[in-house]
Parts: sequence; structure tokens; C-alpha cells
Amino acid sequence: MNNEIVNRFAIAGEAASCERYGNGHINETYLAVSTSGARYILQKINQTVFRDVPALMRNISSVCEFLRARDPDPRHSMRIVPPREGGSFLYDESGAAWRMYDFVEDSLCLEAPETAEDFYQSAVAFGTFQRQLAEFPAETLAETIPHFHDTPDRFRQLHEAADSDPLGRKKLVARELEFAFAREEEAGALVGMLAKGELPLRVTHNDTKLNNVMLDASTRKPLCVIDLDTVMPGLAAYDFGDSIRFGASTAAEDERDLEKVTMSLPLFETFVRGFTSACTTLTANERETLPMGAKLMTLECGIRFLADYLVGDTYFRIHRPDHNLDRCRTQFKLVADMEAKWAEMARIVSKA
Ligand code: ADP
Ligand code: GN1
Ligand code: MG
Repeated sequence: MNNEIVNRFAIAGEAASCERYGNGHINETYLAVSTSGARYILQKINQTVFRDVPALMRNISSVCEFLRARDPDPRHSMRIVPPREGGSFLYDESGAAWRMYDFVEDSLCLEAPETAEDFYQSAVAFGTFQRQLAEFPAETLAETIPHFHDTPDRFRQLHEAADSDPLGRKKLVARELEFAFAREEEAGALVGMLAKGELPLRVTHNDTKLNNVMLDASTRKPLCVIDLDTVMPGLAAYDFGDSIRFGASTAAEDERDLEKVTMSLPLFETFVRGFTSACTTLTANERETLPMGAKLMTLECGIRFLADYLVGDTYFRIHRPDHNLDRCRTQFKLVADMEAKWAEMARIVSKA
């Protein structure tokens, strides 16, 4: 079945194999290999999450073209493999939307930094990405997920999920709800500054997990940033913050032993150095909001996992019962740890 889909794209030769690949929570990703030995990433786009696939693919095509025009190295930006029938994606008979990219070869995609230097290089990659897109015509981009990092709106959704409580899970998460709602007032810190004109609206990636950047397998230097579905207007602190949330944690996003979960100040410091050195467009206010970006992106991700747990795990792919609750708990543990380390985080940013 999937080989048939693969053959509908303009690959070199014919489909030889197609297997599930990667650890993304949203799309279905496959590694496709052709009879010529060329490798490709095939993805079934999650249409519950991305409701307007043509607009999504227009965004990605134009960002890839923009980046490629500035740096033609084929491993330094993603290349969409077009369907043989034309366009940038296709629908199968069931209505599922599929797209394909060249596989970025001789690369590493990490779930956790193996060394501080890996994390530094990922900071350079995301900082460079944002700097490069400073010139991108933001008004041409569609908002692929409206209110994506609107933290107050995420709280509204959490209230809605808790009020409707369709599976009777609310009683199991009283502590988590209390933790979240105790921080609701802070949720508007960044969007409030944006509304007052204190922060510039940038073109940002918005999903800067370490596993959304490719490093060169031999030099371990950045090749390119992937997973461009959420490239939209946003704040610098979102990209900084989401990277800290995921990569500066001492444990996996779904670790059950919360003793293991802390926000590493040395990794935080490493990322601050890499990001601020590459993202030369940052204003003084943007720099100052970086710690708040880390805290709010982590809190927001935690409440998104919690709301999804309450409504029955309809958004994030889960691999075990309570997976989203486990993920929520790691995020809240990180938030508490950031609160304890707040003064030090601010000091590190002010020194950078
Ligand atoms: P999701 O939105 O579900 O996170 P991604 O686009 O991040 O999907 O893809 C999932 C994983 O597939 C990535 O973390 C990476 O390991 C791998 N991947 C995606 N695109 C490429 C590519 N062009 N080359 C190599 N690996 C890729
Ligand atoms: C999702 O697609 P993926 O797995 O890179 C999510 C992010 C969350 C992240 C949590 C489009 O990222 O917003 O921060 O899971 N992406 C979308 O791991 O919602
Ligand atoms: Mg991803």
C-alpha cells in the first residue's frame, strides 16, 4: 500500500521499501528507499491538526525555496519531492494527504544531546534559522494552527477540557490542575508584551525540539532545521523556550521517575550562548524574555498534554495508557525547577 504511494512521487527508480520512522507526535513518518538506493521521508500529514493542507504546503514550499536561494547546499534546507502528477503533496483514495522530502543524508537527529556541544550546535541552528527568516515576508505565511503559542488560549482550552471531563479523568489530575491554574496569571506575559508593541513579531519555527534539527554525522555541526509545519509569525522567546523545554531537561519528555527530571543550568547556559550568538537580530527586550519563554513554553506544553489526557488523547500520539499524563508531569516538574533556578537563569541571559 505505502509502496504505491511512494511510486506516485518523482523518486529515482521505484519504491523498494517503506517503513515507519522517527518519534514525532503528530505526523506519520516513513523512511522510503527506492531501487536506486535513494532515501526519502514520506509523511502522512495529520489533517486533524493541520486543517488546510494546501496552505500548510504553500508555507513550507516558500520557506524551503527562500532558504535554498540563500544557501544552495542540498543538505542545508529541505527539498520537497513533488508528486509525479504535480503540486507539492497528494491525496490518496481515502483522502489522506501525503508529502515527501529528500532524506537528509549523513546526518544525526538526536532525542537528547549526547554532549553539551550538540546542544550548542542545535542552538546555532535554530538561532540561524530565525535570523535567516528575519527577511522572509511574514504576511505571506498562513497561520497553520491558529493561537498555537497563545498561552492564555491554551489555559482556556484546559478549563474547557476540565469542565467537560468526558472520560471522568479530572479526579485523577487534581494536583496537576492546581499546579497549572496557580500559574494562569503569568500566562499572558509574552503575548501582553507583544500587544503593547514591546516585542517584534518574527517568523519563527515554533516547535524547536532537538529532534527537529539535523546535525552533520561527522562534524556534528548544523545541517538544517526540519519539521516546518508550524513556521509562522511568533516570538523569539517561543523558539528559544521550546528548545530549553525539551533539550535542557535531564530526562526524556515522558520519563516516569520525576526525580530524574530537572532543567540543567549548564545546558541552559550553553543554549543561551549558541542562540544569542547566531540570532543577531534579537532586541534587548527579546533577550530579556528568554527565561520567560522557557518557562511559558514548558508550562504551555504541560497544559496541552494535560488537556489532551482529559479529552481522551486525541491530539498527541500515545504509546501507552497515561502517556500524556506522564508527559504533563515532566513538564510541570521542569517548570517548578525553573522557578527555583529563576534568578540564575536571568543572570545567565544578562551576561550573554
Ligand atoms: P513530526 O511533525 O511528527 O514531529 P517530523 O517532520 O519532525 O514529524 O519527522 C519525524 C522524524 O523524522 C524527525 O524527528 C527525523 O528523525 C525524521 N525526519 C524528518 N524529515 C527528515 C529528513 N528530511 N531527513 C531525515 N530525517 C528526517
Ligand atoms: C509536537 O511534531 P512534534 O512531535 O515535533 C507538537 C509540539 C509539542 C511537541 C511536544 C504541531 O511536536 O507543539 O511541543 O509535540 N507539534 C504540534 O513534544 O502540535
Ligand atoms: Mg518533529
